[in-house]
Amino acid sequence: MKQSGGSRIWIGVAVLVAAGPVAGCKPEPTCRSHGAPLRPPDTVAVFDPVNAIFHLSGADGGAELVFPFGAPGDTPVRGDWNGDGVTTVGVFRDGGYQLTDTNGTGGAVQSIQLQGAILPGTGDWEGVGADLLEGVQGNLFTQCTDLACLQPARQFAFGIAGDVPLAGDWDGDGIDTVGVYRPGDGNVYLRNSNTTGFAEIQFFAGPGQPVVGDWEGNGVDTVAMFEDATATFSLLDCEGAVERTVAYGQPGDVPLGGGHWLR
Ligand SMILES: [Ca+2]
Ligand SMILES: [Ca+2]
Ligand SMILES: [Ca+2]
Repeated sequence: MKQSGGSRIWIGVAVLVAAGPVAGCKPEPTCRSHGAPLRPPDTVAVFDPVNAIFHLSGADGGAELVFPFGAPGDTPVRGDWNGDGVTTVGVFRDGGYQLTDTNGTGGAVQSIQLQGAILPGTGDWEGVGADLLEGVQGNLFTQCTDLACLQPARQFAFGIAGDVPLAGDWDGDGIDTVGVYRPGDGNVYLRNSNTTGFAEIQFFAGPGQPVVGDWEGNGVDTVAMFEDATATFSLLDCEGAVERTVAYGQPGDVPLGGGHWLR
């Protein structure tokens, strides 16, 4: 594998008030699910963590793409690292990302280390049409502002330790922002800026593994819940109602967010 790219060490030193979501009146929805399609919908994908094999549905005109990448036990990620409109994969392990711009074997691999990152996250924080990386430590989010994470990163607190980090463009303004899924209560908490503050969108999503995608291609990201026992994605609208279900993958697979997959 060809290795390229730099590395950057950051240490979370910011002390921030963790004004995470709190219970209270249900906020008015500031999301929209049903706009006219702007682009092809995202399709779902999974990673087989035993064999380190990605399965991407609906690529190349409907066929799936299946290829090995990473190592057993890695956490899969996905994003459009080079901004060409094609979503490709990566893996995260021990604070380090391995990214590729090719959904297959033999492509160049970029390695980026985010010291202190316990959980991964990816999104277009800068609204530039390409996805960047973050590292999550407890409820502290550290978002890189360039792909190699050489420039100063943005730090803020959201949610509580134990939450599952999410990222997406909940309001369709072209900027991906923070969210969390809370396994303890099955709720999703979303915010439309990458800053500490209250959740602007909140709903009950139930049990499962959450992922994010634009399931209608209307420019607004929403959540999907993956049920392991049946390997089924429930694609939710912006208020948490199930729009449709998609069976893909096998029990034990790790779900990925949606994407436009091409080789
Ligand atoms: Ca790409
Ligand atoms: Ca947004
Ligand atoms: Ca959508």
